Amino acid sequence: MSKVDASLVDYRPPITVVVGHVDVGKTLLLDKIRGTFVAYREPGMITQHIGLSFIPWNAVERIADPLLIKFRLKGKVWIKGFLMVDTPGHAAFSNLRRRGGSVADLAVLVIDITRGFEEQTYESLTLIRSRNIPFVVAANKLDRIYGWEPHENAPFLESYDKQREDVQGRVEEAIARMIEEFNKLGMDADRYDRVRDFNTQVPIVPTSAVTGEGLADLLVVLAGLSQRFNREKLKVMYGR
Ligand SMILES: Nc1nc2c(ncn2[C@@H]2O[C@H](COP(=O)(O)OP(=O)(O)OP(=O)(O)O)[C@@H](O)[C@H]2O)c(=O)[nH]1
Ligand SMILES: [Mg+2]
Repeated sequence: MSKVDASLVDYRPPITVVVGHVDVGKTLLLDKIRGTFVAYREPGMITQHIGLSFIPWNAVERIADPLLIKFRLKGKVWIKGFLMVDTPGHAAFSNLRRRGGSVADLAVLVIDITRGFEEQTYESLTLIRSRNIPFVVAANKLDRIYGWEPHENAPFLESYDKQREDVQGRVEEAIARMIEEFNKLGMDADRYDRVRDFNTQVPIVPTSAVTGEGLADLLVVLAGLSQRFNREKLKVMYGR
């Protein structure tokens, strides 16, 4: 029998599918994450054509540092990055989305913060839940909230604190409407920094694919979810 010791255990990056209604910003979100966190361009253009990007964790760490400290994750992240898969939101592509969903370890459900739940939001959610995939909601197009003052690539929490009170109120209202929709479906959800139990509550991270706000928060939550719920699935063992 082959022996396995700790030094021969490794973890593969979680495959993370990005799903949601048409035009909510899935592709732009991935482009912005790549552009912000990955300084170099992938040499193989093919990967981009099939909508696959690798986001190395050490690149994320640079921008996410204050959040890692705040959420006591600093030095504790052992995933090496994410393999992110884009999917088309158009209804005609639901078959492709189902296939994307079958390999996924994690999911990002993108919802337009100004529009809330739409037809393919429900469909994507059904898919995610049927596979029992840990997921986070990216409440995208945050910059479209009336009066929002952008802070390029800032964590959501940092930028939110700098907004006027009425603007913060509009953000809260939009999040509350989303939480209400989740409640109607028998699920619990909350703004990610207010989540008390990641086993039962869906974390919502406001993002902007245009200004880059909230992307650090999104990746930190994904790392947290993955380490908590995917450990065994991601384990790769090398026998001797
Ligand atoms: N203001 C603003 N516009 C955005 C944001 N994200 C995406 N958009 C715009 O919304 C439109 C749709 O963005 P895409 O990234 O193509 O949306 P998608 O979800 O990939 O759409 P499908 O692939 O067709 O399902 C584009 O015009 C984007 O520029 C955002 O955060 N803020
Ligand atoms: Mg797209």
